[in-house]
Amino acid sequence: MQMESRKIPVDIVDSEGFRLDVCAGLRQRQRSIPPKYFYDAQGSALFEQICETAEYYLTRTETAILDEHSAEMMGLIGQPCAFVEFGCGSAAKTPLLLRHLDSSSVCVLIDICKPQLEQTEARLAAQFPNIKILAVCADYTQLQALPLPVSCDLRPVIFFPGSTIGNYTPEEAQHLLRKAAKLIGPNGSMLIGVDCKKDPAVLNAAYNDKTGLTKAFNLNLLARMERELGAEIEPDGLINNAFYNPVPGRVEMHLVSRFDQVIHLSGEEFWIGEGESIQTENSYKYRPDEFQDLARSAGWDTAMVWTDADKYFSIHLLQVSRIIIDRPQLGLRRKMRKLSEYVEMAASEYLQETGKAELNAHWIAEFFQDNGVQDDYPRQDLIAFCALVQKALTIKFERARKQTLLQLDKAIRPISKTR
Ligand code: AVI
Repeated sequence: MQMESRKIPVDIVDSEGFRLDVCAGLRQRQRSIPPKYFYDAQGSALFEQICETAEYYLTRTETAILDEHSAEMMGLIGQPCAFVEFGCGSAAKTPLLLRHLDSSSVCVLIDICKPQLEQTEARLAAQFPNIKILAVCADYTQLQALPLPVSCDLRPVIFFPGSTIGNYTPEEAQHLLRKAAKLIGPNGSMLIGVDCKKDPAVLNAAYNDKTGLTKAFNLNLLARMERELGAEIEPDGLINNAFYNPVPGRVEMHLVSRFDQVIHLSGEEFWIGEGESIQTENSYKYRPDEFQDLARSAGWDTAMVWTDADKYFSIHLLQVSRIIIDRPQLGLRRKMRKLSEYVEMAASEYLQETGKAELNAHWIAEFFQDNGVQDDYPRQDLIAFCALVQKALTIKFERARKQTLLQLDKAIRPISKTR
């Protein structure tokens, strides 16, 4: 039986967001534009071509891993399921997994680029007539809930290939992974592709292809700003520069100014000096164990990791282990504290809240997780932390008791003198 594929009429891609993000990015000291704005129709087409270049090993390596292990992957995920792809693009690798999906499963494709999403949905619907395919035009970072069909109680799995996670800073990636765990719930899993650290020469070549497609991809962002935002930019005033920076472990893409110039946008003037740049992308590279630590700090356990023979690329199957709510003060800008500061903070808060000298195990476990101790110090043992806080608490409690006695004494003395 052929099932009808259905478009969900949601288009939450906000064009005003592009203007606001570009203006905010150009006001920063290190100017930057979020890489998600690369992907208009032209940028998406260029990216597809980059993936075909000899130097850009990521796509073919990930595809080969998927091709070899997709049956095992889908077996571990379990059937039927709600297969949700974040940022599907042309979904070139998706069929490798969909071929193992049973007909009671659903597949939800999410992408920010509407024309490409429509084409992808039509292609997959024709290729997999037995699977219900849904298309949602959205920025997956902004989802408030998983866009599943009403009353769908299938176990969800997020497919997030291509090492797109590398385009976020580790802090942003942690935030996004936490959010994904919350969206997908305690039963959920994620199959995620992550590019690995390797010889910088291989990385530099991958982002400086000889055909010049990556350069065109980067420069298209300026053309898009002109087309869609009416930005006025000096023709040929900025040039492409991409390189591996080994300290943070990322490839950086920049648009470097060839001379002092001004970009006019939305009534503002943005001055850029000669040699200064607008950073357009970070592409972080992780060793598999580094990525597992990051995933763990966001509430995901690793069930399995697959790599190629050269260990160029890894695919991780993650399972939600706990759902961590990012409190407002724990957002992206949360400051990392010293461990001793956390100990002090916990002891003071506990004393204030309970007035007790004996630490409660549930209270301290919650503090440990919710206040970021675990994220900042992933190797810190909870029992050892508990002992440190108990010691600080005993001192504080004793000090508070002595102070109370002193104050009582002061208050009683004048009374007894008057008698
Ligand atoms: C989409 N993303 C994972 C690509 C990457 O490798 O960071 C984007 C890209 N930028 C330049 N080439 C490809």
